[in-house]
Amino acid sequence: MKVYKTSLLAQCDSEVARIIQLETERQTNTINLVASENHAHPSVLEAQSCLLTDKYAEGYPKHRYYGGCIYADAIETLAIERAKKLFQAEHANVQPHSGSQANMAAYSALLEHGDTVMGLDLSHGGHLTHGSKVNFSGRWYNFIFYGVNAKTEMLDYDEIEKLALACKPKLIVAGASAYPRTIDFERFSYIAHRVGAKLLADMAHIAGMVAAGLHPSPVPYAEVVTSTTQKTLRGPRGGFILCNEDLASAIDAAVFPGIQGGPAMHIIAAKAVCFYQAMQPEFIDYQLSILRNAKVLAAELQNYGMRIISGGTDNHIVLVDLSPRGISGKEAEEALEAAGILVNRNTIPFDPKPPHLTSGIRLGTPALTTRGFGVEEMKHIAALITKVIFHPGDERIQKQVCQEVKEMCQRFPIPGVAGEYTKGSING
Ligand code: DSN
Repeated sequence: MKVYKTSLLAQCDSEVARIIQLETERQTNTINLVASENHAHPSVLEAQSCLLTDKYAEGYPKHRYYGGCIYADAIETLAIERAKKLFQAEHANVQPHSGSQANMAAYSALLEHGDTVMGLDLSHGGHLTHGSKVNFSGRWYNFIFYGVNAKTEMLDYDEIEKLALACKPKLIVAGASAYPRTIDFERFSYIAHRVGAKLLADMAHIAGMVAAGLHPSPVPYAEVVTSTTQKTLRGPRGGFILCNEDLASAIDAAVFPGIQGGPAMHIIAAKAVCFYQAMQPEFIDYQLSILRNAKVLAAELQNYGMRIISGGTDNHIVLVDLSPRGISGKEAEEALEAAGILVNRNTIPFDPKPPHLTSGIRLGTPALTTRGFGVEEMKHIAALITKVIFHPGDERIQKQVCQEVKEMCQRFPIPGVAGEYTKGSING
């Protein structure tokens, strides 16, 4: 399908078509361990390239500010009903353009500027929208940060409770973008309610596992749940919000007209497809494979002498502390990219290095698992990663690894991408 689209595009805009082709080759011929990325199913891509992209539908089903919304209503209602069913939620808003927009809307529904909020420190695995000073969240609200325990490198709920009792937040944000362990939403809810706060769970990274019943759901415990659709949930790039009926109109008003205009109806169609796929039994197998692959990757890297933050993983994320190896996350990221392996530099808890350097790298298994990589491939990849990281300046090793990466990638095409891309022009 992508080949067809690209060749059609090539007739009217060869420059854009060429760049898309190169990006397709790049993705095809590299090992993608970026934990927040995935490959959407071709049917999701088809839905998001449909004519609904042309439709303005400000408002909500049956309450629009434009004519001609009959099918916009039908598709958004379907997406809402599927999201509610999938996550057993009373209310769903499927309009947020991204996870950040979902968080912005949720905060604006629940908070006034200046209110005190607790969130996970970015350097301990939090997210920009959980109170970073360079983000609207940190500028508009008074965020107080909790972190992980220095010894276990896991959330310390007793400490979080003490902090909550001391700073009396109006809202506690539970959720992370670089935390490899199960999050105890029930305990967070107990703490929040003890201090009269509401709980917002940002499940963007783990939404696929929650949908499959392989991570405890935040829905019974959090007043508001925000998420993206493109990560472990394997949908289009976008966000959504779940809540109970009592907050439904506040959340809806915060999304539109609060912070967004017209919804991206084509993306909402693709979200509906992704929610449907996540209800199928094979989606549970997919999530189980993500988890198994991450565990094997962590264990193998440990066998090669790498230090894994918190000693392992319960989800799709493996955080590696590179300080014992004497290289920064930036150096490791660059050396691995030269070898065809994509990861991202990431701060580790109590990191002495700044975010542009970092002492760690974050690895994740959703995208490779979608391509069919399994346990044997994870073992091989752990060996390749180690080889590159132990000799970060060795271009000969990087070239050798790159060749092995290409051979592996040829055996596992990206769903919907024709095999001819593996002969691509970028990597030879
Ligand atoms: N920046 C994303 C990630 O990589 O986790 C989250 O928004």
